[in-house]
Parts: sequence; C-alpha cells; structure tokens
Amino acid sequence: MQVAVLAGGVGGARLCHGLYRLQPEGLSLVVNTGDDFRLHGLAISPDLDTVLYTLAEWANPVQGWGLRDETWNCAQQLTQLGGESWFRLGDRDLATHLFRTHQLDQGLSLTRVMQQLAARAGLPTDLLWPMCDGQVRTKLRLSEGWVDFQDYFVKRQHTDRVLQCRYEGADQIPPTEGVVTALLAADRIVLAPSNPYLSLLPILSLQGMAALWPQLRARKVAVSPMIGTRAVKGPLASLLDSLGHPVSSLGIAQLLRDWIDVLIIDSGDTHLQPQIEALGLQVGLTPTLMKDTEDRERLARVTLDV
Ligand code: FO1
Repeated sequence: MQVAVLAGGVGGARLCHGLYRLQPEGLSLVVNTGDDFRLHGLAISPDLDTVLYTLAEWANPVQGWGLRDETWNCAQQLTQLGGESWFRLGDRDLATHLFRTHQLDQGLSLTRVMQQLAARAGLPTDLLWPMCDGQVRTKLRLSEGWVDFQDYFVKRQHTDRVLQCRYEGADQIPPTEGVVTALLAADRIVLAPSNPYLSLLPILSLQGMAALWPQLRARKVAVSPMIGTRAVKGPLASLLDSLGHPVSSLGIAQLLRDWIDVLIIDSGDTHLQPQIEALGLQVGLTPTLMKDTEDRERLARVTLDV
C-alpha cells in the first residue's frame, strides 16, 4: 500500500515513526514548514528535524524535539555573551542547521537538502518531503497584533490567547512536485495527530491543494490529537477554545471534516462518536496516546486498517 502522511510536531513525528517501522517502503512523509525561521543566520526547520531525528532514532525521548545525548555549550556561551538565547540550539543540533543553511545558500532546494540529511541518517531519500520549497510562515494574531510562530510558541511559551491564524505565502506557493506525486499515488493518506492549526492547515492551505484534494483516490484518515478535553502536547486546547471550536475531538472533526473520511479518536471519547458521525465522518476508536514504540506501531497499524 502506498501511504502519504501529513505531519508536524512531536505527535506527528511519533506516528510517522510507527508507520516507518511497519512499512519503510511506499511511505511519503509530508512535513509542515510553516514553523521554519532564521536565527543567528541559520535556517531552522523544527518539524522536519523532529521527524528526521525521530525516524533515525536520534531524538531526545523526553522533549520529543532535538537530539538525545545533547550538550548545550554553545547555548550557554551565547547566554553569557548576551546573545539571543530564547530558542535553544544544542551543540549537535547546530550541525544540522549549519549543514542546511550552507546547502540552501549554495542554491539547493529544501527538498534536496532534506534528501541529503535523510541519506546521512540512514533513511531512504524518498521518505521525507518538506511541504513546499518556498517560504510559507505561520503567523498568529494575539491581543497586541500579529507575531511569528516561534515568538508565540517558544519565546512567549504559547501562553497568549490566539485570536486568528494565517499561513503567509501559502496562497502563492504550491506543494512540491514530490508532494503532489506522493499524494496522487497514495492508497491511503494519514493526517497525523498534529495540531491542525499549527501543523496540518499550513500544508492544506498551500496553493492548489483544495483543488487537488478531490482528485485523490486515497482513503483519508486522521488521528485526533485530543484525548478528552486535553491535547496530548502543546496549546491545542487553548487554540480550539479561543477560535470557537469544541475543546475535544469534536472540534478536530469540525476543522478537518472537508479533508478526511475517517477520524480516529481515543477509546475514552466514545460519547463523541454520534456527533462526529453526524458531520459525515466515519469514526475509529482506539487508545491514541503513544508512550512507547509499541504504541506508535499499534496506532500506525490502525491508521492503515481502519
Ligand atoms: N521548543 C521549545 O519549546 N524551546 C526551544 O528552545 C526549542 C528549540 C528547538 C530547537 C530546534 C528544533 O528543531 C526545535 C526546537 N523546539 C524548541 C521545538 C519547536 O519549537 C517546536 O517543536 C515546533 O516548532 C512546533 O512543532
């Protein structure tokens, strides 16, 4: 079976890992780049790196992003010098950003750079696909105005109420050819348990995506990142609330209903099944929390079988 996955963030990367362990071939991971930015002159692609490190089994198992066995000498010295240190770059992680920045500055596309990084990490080169090669940037409107994604997420620790989200550039930048080919070839498209506002909608908002979607023959399955009224990680519950959706998998169903056939929700949320079905979606019920590799594989299996 050809499988394409849309993903971003730590939950997305963990499901990608489960799918990769089940079927390393015929798998295409389309990753959000709306969080990408430059800092200290370096090109940083947090979601791509989180997927890369997780699949290579290099990721920090506790925080989910960054590398395991990381050291922080550069970050500490930068703090000492009074440099910008709110976004912490580990010593080993810095090598990825140096490599990527150099290659991009030589004129290579982000897609090509990620193929090289994947190869060096022992992964197939046709596995990891940045959603686009252009610059789409997720922006959030807070009470004092629009801010960049990482200003909201890391600098301000996602404590502000978000009044609006936009994906700057998305209406002018199409998905890459590799992404379109993978979506057209897919028998199944999986929307990972990633934050819809911050990871999935940036991908789905790309130029031409809404027109492409009905042409895809794949069955489209999403995994809800909500368990009860809580997000597994991050500010999703607060975003659903401030943007006018129910703070549960019902809110996820409302947001994704035009893009999917099936929503997999946590088995503790059975009571939501009738309301989600009333939106025209099929419901899959299974434990959705991924605590270990076995959970990742088990949930991945459900996304392929449902
Ligand atoms: N997240 C944080 O909360 N604080 C950080 O200092 C931080 C540094 C960082 C460095 C490299 C990287 O690839 C990711 C990093 N993240 C950090 C995570 C990142 O901001 C988020 O996971 C995503 O952008 C949201 O999916």
